Amino acid sequence: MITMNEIIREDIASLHERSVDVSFPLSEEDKETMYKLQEFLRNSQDPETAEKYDLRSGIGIAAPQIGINKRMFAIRLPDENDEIFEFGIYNPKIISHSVEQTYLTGGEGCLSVDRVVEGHVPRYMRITLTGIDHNGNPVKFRLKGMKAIVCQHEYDHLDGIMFYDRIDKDDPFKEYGPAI
Ligand code: UDB
Ligand code: ZN
Repeated sequence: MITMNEIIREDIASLHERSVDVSFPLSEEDKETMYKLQEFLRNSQDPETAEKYDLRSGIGIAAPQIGINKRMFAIRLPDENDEIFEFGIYNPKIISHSVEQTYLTGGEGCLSVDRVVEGHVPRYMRITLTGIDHNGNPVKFRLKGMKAIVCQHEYDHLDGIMFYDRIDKDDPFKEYGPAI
């Protein structure tokens, strides 16, 4: 299982590099990587497991964060009806997005960043994300709000972009649209 020790921190160059596409059919190795990402999110959200292994409660994680520079990530968070919304996706693409932007009032953090970086991170309010699931089938999600924000944060990791790269240096608390 992944613990915080296996998570690559921001001082490692590979976290800031673009990741490569996953090839299909999936290798056992790539399937195992996705399994570990999803297992980390489950473990980190389980109060007992999180306490035992000292895990930060994660809602998304991307392969480059465990030192694997391949285009895959997993998300897991409660939706509007408090039901768990989760998926793992390979070779994701944001094929369209709203003009409207949003941001988290409290700013963002990252499992790979052990410090607080203050400021608003501009995100699109709505995105359409396509990619491939673990069966090799194409998938398409229309996402808004927090789900859209998490996917954009994880997608950025695949391009080596950190949340703080998107904070306006001259006006860190700029408002981008309705906040969440
Ligand atoms: C997180 N969790 O997992 F708004 F119920 C963050 C950490 C870095 C603080 C663990 C988080 O934001 N949880 C959260 C937020 C809410 C409501 C709620 C729980 N990530 C994932 C990450 O670093 N992936 O690479 C950071 C998030 C910041 C914005 C989206 C992802
Ligand atoms: Zn992150």
